[in-house]
Order: sequence, then structure tokens, then C-alpha cells
Amino acid sequence: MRTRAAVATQAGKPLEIMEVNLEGPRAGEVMVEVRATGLCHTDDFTLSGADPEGLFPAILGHEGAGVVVEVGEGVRSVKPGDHVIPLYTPECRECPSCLSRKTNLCTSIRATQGQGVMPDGSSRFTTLDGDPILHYMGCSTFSNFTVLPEIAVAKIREDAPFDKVCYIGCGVTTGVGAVINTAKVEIGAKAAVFGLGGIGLNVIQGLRLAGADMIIGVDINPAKKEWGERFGMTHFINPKECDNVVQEIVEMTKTPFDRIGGADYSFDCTGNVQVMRDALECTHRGWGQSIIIGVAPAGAEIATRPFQLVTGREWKGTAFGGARGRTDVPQIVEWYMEGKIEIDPMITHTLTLDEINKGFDMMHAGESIRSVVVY
Ligand code: NAD
Ligand code: AHE
Ligand code: ZN
Repeated sequence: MRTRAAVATQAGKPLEIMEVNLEGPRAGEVMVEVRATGLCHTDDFTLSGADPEGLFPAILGHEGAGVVVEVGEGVRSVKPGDHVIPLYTPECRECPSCLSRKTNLCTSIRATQGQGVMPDGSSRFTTLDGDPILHYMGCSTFSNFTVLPEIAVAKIREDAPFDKVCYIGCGVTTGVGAVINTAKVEIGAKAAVFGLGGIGLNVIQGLRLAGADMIIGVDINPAKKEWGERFGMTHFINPKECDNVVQEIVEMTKTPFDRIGGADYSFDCTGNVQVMRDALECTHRGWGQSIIIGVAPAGAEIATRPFQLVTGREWKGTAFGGARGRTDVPQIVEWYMEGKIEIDPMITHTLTLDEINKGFDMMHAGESIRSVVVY
């Protein structure tokens, strides 16, 4: 069949909207009509050329929601008509990683996913001239129709609005999950969140949900103060307006009883390795945990004095908020539908596919929290 897609033809170039060919699902695969997709910073990162795994030409997009229209041989867990969220972190429930119960990082199809192809090593997308176009993160939601492995879709309730719950396909789950699954934040905790964009604001709402007492937001964009407060941030620091953000957080978290100070938890939602260092070093001696969410460019490395770890601080990372997609994503959709978490106010712009490059321009200008393309 033919479908419309925004194609990343080369690094650093705007996406090109065009008709492409899409082959039907093979064994173990499903075809999904994508109804809406968010634009995540990671799509921009790959398009920029900074992603060591970035391949072109490809159809980017990994934050979607839609309807199954066709299933390949042997597919049992979903059927045409089911509403689904594509998963860039699949859940096969059979690989050593899934069975370990220690990680959400299913490894069954990670190698082919990183090469931009389906598990059998081929792509379902071609140009109208027949040249291959690669998949991206196993999702390619910047295409109106896409093909995914069965293990990479989460079935969700049918009354959930596509233009909102698509955000659960990455940003919401990543931010809320980093708090609940990775850090396992407890009631009364003190936390610092670096970078109040589409991910950081979800970390903030996750902290509010977990019952944190002190939620310190850090951003170089002063407009983010109001945004953070909207979702539960209690204090704001603009690093451009203070001498030493680490010291500032240590001072703010001291009490008459605890003269050491430091956040119980911190989260990097910037992808900047100097920020990651500050995020670790502002945590409490003896027990502070710093969670890296941000994705750093090719070649970037993190550094700190080993003494920071010797004295009990821990550095952790999280992908997709530690969520097991097929199990946890339907539950997060429930939380949204029950009003436990907010999504609507974070979706600042709704665009057509033809306007998708405008969405990336607004992301660069810091004007949007989330832009969503509705097909
Ligand atoms: P975003 O562009 O919406 O937000 C980034 C925020 O960081 C902005 O508000 C910006 O002003 C702020 N910022 C930039 N430099 C800063 C600095 N030096 N100090 C403080 N604040 C600073 O991006 P996003 O969509 O929220 O994504 C954040 C990061 O998370 C990206 O690197 C993205 O690739 C990554 N990400 C990771 C996962 C995962 O599973 N680990 C999932 C989604 C996104
Ligand atoms: N390809 C990059 C790494 C990109 C990355 O870390 N991606 C996150 C999801 S970001 C979603 O917006 C992730 O899931 N990582 C785990 C994985 O297996 O990719 C690189 O540096 O090579
Ligand atoms: Zn993402």
C-alpha cells in the first residue's frame, strides 16, 4: 500500500513529506494506522546527526498511538481494530532480560531495531522508486501507517484519545516511570529535576504522585518556572542566576537536624554531561541517587570524582522509565483516564503532518512542551 510519511533523508535536513510504499505485516508483525504522534527531543537528536545509531533515509517518530489494521501470521495478542501504543522498548516476555525481572530492556529484537529493520532483517518501507527507507526505534510513527513486531505494541482501552495518549509512548512513561520504577521515590523525599521540558515536567508530576515534599526544578529558561509550578514543583533555580547550582541545592535541602544537605534524588532531563555531573553532586552524601534520563551526543562522556560514589551517591540510568511496555503502558493510560496524571496541558501544539518541521522549530526555540501531529 501507499502511505504518507515525513522522511528523514539526511542528517541535519528538514523532514520531507512524501508518499511511500509500505509492505504488509509478515509473520509476527502488525500494521498500525497511526492516528497521532508526539515529537520527542530524541527524534530531533537523531535527525541532527548526533546519534551514533542514526541511519538515513529513515522514518523517525516513536511516540504514537493508533489502531491495528492488519496482523501477520501467528499474531495472537492483538487483532484488527485494537487500539495500541507502539513500543520502542518491546516486551517479549521470553528473553533473558524480560525473564530476569531486573530490567525493562527486552533484548529480543534490539540488534535489528538499531539497524532500522524488522526482526527478519528487512524494511517494510520503500520510496515510490523502490529504494529502501529504514524504520526508526522499531516504530516510525512519522508515517500514517507503519509495521511493527507484535511484541512492540501495547493494547490500550478504546476510549483513550489518540492525540493525548500518544505522549505515553515516550515522554510521560519516561518521566513518571523514572520516579516510580527506577528511583522508587518514597513519600516525603526531596528531589531535584534538571531540565523542565517534555520529560522533566513528567518527572515533576511523577514526584508529586509519589508524595515528594520538595521538588526543585532547574532550567536555564526562566519561562519554565511557571510550567514546573503547574505540575508540582516547589522551588526553581535558574543556573544562569546563581553562582553554584550544586551548592544552592545542598543549602536548600538542609534542615536544623540535617546540616549535610543534598537531594535524596535527582534527575537529568537535559542530555548535557556537565548537568549530569551537577545532578549527581547535588545529591545527599550516603544515599543520594541521580537518575540519567537525557541522551547525550556521540562521543560525550560523564565525569565526577570517584569520592562522590565512595561517599554513597549512586548514578543510575533509565530508558522508557523502566517500564515494561505491554504490561505497564495500559496501566499508565488508565491513570490518565482516571485523572491521576495530567497530559493535556503539556500538549502545547497540535499540527498536521505537513507542519511537522514547524514542530521541530518550536522545540529548538523552547516554545513548545510537546507538539503532536494528528493524522
Ligand atoms: P526538551 O528540549 O523539551 O527539554 C529540555 C529542557 O532542558 C529545556 O527546558 C531546556 O531549557 C533545559 N536545559 C537545557 N540545557 C540546560 C542546562 N544546562 N541546565 C538546565 N536546563 C537546561 O527535551 P525533552 O523532550 O524533555 O528531553 C530531554 C532529554 O531526555 C533529551 O536528551 C531526550 O533525548 C531524552 N529522553 C530520554 C529518554 C529515555 O528513555 N532515557 C526518553 C525520552 C527522552
Ligand atoms: N541511539 C543512542 C541512544 C538513544 C537512547 O538512549 N534511547 C533511549 C530512548 S530515548 C527515547 O526518547 C533508549 O531507550 N535507550 C535504550 C536502547 O536500547 O536504545 C546512542 O547513543 O546510540
Ligand atoms: Zn522519546
